[in-house]
Amino acid sequence: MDFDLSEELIAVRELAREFAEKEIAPTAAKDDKERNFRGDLVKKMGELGFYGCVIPEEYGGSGLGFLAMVLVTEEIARVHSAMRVAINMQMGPALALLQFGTEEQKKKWIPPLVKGDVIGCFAITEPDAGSDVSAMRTTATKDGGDYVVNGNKIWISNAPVTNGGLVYAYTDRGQKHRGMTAFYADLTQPGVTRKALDTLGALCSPIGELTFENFRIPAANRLGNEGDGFKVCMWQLNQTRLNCAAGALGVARAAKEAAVNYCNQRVQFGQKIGEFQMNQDMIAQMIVHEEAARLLVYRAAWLADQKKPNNLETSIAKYTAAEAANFAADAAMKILGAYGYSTEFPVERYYRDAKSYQIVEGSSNIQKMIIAQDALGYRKANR
Ligand code: GRA
Repeated sequence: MDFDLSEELIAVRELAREFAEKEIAPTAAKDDKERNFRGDLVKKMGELGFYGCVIPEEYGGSGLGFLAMVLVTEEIARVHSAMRVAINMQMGPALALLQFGTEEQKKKWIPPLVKGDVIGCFAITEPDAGSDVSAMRTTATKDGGDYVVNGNKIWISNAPVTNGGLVYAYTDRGQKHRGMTAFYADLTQPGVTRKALDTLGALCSPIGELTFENFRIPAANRLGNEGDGFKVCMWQLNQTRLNCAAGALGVARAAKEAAVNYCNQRVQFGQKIGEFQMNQDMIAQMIVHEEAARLLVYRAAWLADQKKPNNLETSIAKYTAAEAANFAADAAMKILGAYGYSTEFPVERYYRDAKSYQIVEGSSNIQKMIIAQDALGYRKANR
């Protein structure tokens, strides 16, 4: 077992940390308050290679791997969690194309996603299909050389700003999940309407509805065969889940740092509040949860880099990191008191942003279901 990071990985982590502190941090609070989508920063992250860690050089990436992606994501999320979502929106479609696309599809669509020239998304969730992906209703009906897509996607990250991404729909509903198909779609084409939705956190990461009304996708944009969609989706979610786990880790770290700093500054009853055992208890627990989550997230990334099965380990990591982020944000708010509750300081943002990690990419309950059903022998997680 080797816990050392290579020099290359340390350099990538430094690059991400420096970018986050110099370019994201100065306006993070303002961007959050004003709900700014920072397209300029999204583009810069593409130029710095943050979306291409898991993409081979021939398609515009660096091929550094999943551990590199996790390190970058943690650094970005530590400074502003909403900005981490961009990594997932570019990487998710690029990875699905890499795994399931034809050579032509890969050459055409992966490089613009990696560079941040196309703002990506993946459209899975629907009003009646959240945790239960196969309950989706969107259909794609073959018509000549195209598929005609009709349906309504909701809670789609980047919906208001995306111009290309993955769309999942049923080509044959009669076959249940085996009738689902995945497409890469140019979302600038007619037939798509967007509606922005308001959320509690991740406010700089626009989210909303995508409604498809006779939206045409060329058959050449299909990933794999008709009926492969559920498999593509489950595979893709396993990769993007790891990004969410790393994002949660960043929030846990940010909240801990804020709490430690405040404990060493704030004086009450004649002493620094860090001297009080009740605060020490919270600091110790924050650190233990964060460190445990970090090892689990890095292990899942390492397994992915070894091309070893890692669905179970990714679910364990994502669950642990999401809970660690929420524990840390909650504890930081208790330690900072009114200064935590105040919108003048960042802890309330960590608190709001942390919540998203118990919901996105498979809720905490879905991760627990995957973990428990694997242990009980009902449904193998690594398949
Ligand atoms: O035997 P078969 O051929 O019928 O295949 C079955 C199974 O082997 C079939 O799917 C296959 N399968 C898989 N294949 C490869 C299932 N899981 C996998 C896998 N991991 N890899 C049906 O299997 P099933 O177990 O009966 O499926 P199910 O019960 O319908 O669903 C399983 C499950 C609940 C885990 C799944 O639906 C799930 O993961 N739900 C959570 C949905 C989710 O994560 N949504 C995320 C939305 S996107 C998002 O949140 C964006 C956030 C962006 C950001 O913040 O970054």
